[in-house]
Amino acid sequence: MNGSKFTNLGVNLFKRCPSNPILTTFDLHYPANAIFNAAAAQVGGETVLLSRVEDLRGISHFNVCRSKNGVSGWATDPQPTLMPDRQGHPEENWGIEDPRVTWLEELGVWAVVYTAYSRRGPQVSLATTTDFRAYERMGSVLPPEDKNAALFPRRFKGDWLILHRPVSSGQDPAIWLSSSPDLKHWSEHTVLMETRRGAWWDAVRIGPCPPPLETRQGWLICYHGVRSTAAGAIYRLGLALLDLDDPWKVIRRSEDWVMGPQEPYERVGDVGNVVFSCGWILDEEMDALRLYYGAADTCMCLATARLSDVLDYLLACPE
Ligand code: BMA
Repeated sequence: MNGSKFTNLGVNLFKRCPSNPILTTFDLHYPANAIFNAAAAQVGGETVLLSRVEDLRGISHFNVCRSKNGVSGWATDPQPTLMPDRQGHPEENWGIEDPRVTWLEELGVWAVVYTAYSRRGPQVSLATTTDFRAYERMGSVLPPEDKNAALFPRRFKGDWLILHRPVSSGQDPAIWLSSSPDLKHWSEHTVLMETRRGAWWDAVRIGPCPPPLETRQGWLICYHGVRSTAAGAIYRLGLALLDLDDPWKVIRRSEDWVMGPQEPYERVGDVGNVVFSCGWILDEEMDALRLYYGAADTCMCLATARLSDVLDYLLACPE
């Protein structure tokens, strides 16, 4: 179904890797139910996927998977890399999920923002690492129900910025933007983008996906949108562009989704009809964008696009 004759559509931007899924539980050295929704980082000559692994109790932890080419030959940690810490961090009671990593040049660390599944619902936690082996927890930073948080790599007017998706009563669930002087205390909570209601693919819920990418044209955002149907929810991915100096301003938002479940591994799994991304890697020199995504809450997949095509597409979207 790829390769439509309509070339200017968002759904043609990303090409699925022919060897999808690129990572499954068969790549792990211990039994697990699923490996999905991994954060992605380029560390030296290696692609690192900090993957969410769901164990056979249903509780998630993280496993670091490394590959030279980012596609195959994955070396996965023989043991879980980061386990929920139920004693020290009771908010991690039911596991840690969906990490996003951002390199913070100013601090010389990777910030890992993840969902801590607490007894009161999902909340946002933060940890830092320099090597993806040892992690320093900062603990919970946003209360339940909140998840899908992603950090910007640098400060704006002295503050760090985070995208997140709190659950609020009332209409039009939204992606929010909040700021902090120290990564720990967040305030100035502002709505950035709302759901589009009715029949739209992103009518029911939207949330940040991988961390924002800085481009000359603005901050490139990938977000997930949910539509509920008689057969259940469908999770798809869309794009937006935020003003470079003023990321509170959305300058473009794709009307079409750019990735939706279509292949069997995206249609069928623990949660069918889900594509969900927590990480992407940009090679500016090669104009290559690698989007890593979880399929059907079961396995890890890869799709690639040219950054210039993505930006051309978005800039042609209505303001
Ligand atoms: C979202 C997140 C993801 C998951 C998706 C589909 O709310 O919790 O972890 O992939 O639902 O089940």
